[in-house]
Amino acid sequence: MRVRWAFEEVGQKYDVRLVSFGEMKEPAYRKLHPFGQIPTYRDGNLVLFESGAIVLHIAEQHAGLLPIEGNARSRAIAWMFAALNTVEPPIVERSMAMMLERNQSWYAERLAGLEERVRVRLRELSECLGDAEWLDGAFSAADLLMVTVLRRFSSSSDLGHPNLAAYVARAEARPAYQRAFADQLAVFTVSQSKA
Ligand SMILES: N[C@@H](CCC(=O)N[C@@H](CS)C(=O)NCC(=O)O)C(=O)O
Repeated sequence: MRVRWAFEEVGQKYDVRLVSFGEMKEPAYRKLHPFGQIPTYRDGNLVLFESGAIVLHIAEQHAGLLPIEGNARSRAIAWMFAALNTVEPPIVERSMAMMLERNQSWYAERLAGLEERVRVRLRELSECLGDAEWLDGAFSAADLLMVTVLRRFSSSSDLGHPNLAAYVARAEARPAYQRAFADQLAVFTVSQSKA
């Protein structure tokens, strides 16, 4: 979704090649992605992995996702890192614990600690966003990444902050998001109807 959405925001056409879980772990694919994951990006001789790096590359190649002015551009990039490096890790760690550690004797205690880390981050983010429409001025790649991080919550009411829920809803209402989401959903609808 991150990469699709970025392409839609800048109005750039792209092709998608789906890979199976098996193929992701094959040596041929690992030449493109050392960790055997998706997404991978290819344009001519350039191959990139890491969704954040791919979105940054698209934002640097095309107008529309990063401010032109130098300081504003650097701040937007700082927020891109914040989304992936500061806000996303505790959210992912909590989800992984809920998936993989449920049966451990220490699960309840660990979950409480993880929940608290998520609560703190969301409170800080909510305070920082306040009543603003986007993180720093106009919509940018930073908002794109931050919203995909916040969308890890199954319901926006779980975010616990109405301004964050409204922020996500605002981003999801963007035509580029809607197109990316419809195309992503179509992949699953088609593959399910074939199953
Ligand atoms: N930090 C990476 C994470 C990539 C990632 O976790 N990809 C998942 C799908 S969204 C994946 O490939 N999972 C399969 C696996 O790890 O084997 C990024 O943002 O690109």
